[in-house]
Amino acid sequence: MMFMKFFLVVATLALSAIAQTINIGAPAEGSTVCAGCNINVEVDRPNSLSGSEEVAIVIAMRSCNSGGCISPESALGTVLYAGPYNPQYSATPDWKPPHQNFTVEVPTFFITGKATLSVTHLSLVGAGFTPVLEFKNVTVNVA
Ligand SMILES: *[C@@H]1O[C@H](CO)[C@@H](O)[C@H](O)[C@H]1NC(C)=O
Ligand SMILES: CC(=O)N[C@H]1CO[C@H](CO)[C@@H](O)[C@@H]1O
Repeated sequence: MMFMKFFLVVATLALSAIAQTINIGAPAEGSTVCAGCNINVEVDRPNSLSGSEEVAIVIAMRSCNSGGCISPESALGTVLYAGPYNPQYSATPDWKPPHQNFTVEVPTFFITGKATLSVTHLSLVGAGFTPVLEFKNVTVNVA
């Protein structure tokens, strides 16, 4: 079991080193948020070997009520944050990778029901500064 876990971790690390992928640390998949409330969006960026330069992220939410849950690549919906991304280790050591927390407000007018919360990430990777755009999303329930 431990052995399996070890290989899974190694495989995950190898993958993130290539893809520079970020992860949505919070909110968790399937969690409930409320319209008009502040939520903490934790954007993790596991440390990788190859250098990368952060450019920006966009945090957005789109209701699944019209046309179902759509991939953030096609439509982001309501933009809650757009700007710099500067992941850091926690000041008091924990097991978290470098990350940044964003406090964003779910608009009061947001339609209740399922919604896609997405993080769009632009970074420049390697010596050639190759632009890499990636999308991550979790499904939340707006109450
Ligand atoms: C970010 O938020 C998480 C809770 O989701 C917390 O555990 C962590 O310490 C926070 N990090 C910083 C740098 O404040
Ligand atoms: C609407 C949408 O893009 N959903 C995707 C969210 O991310 C998962 C993977 O974590 C995909 O399977 C979903 O299709």
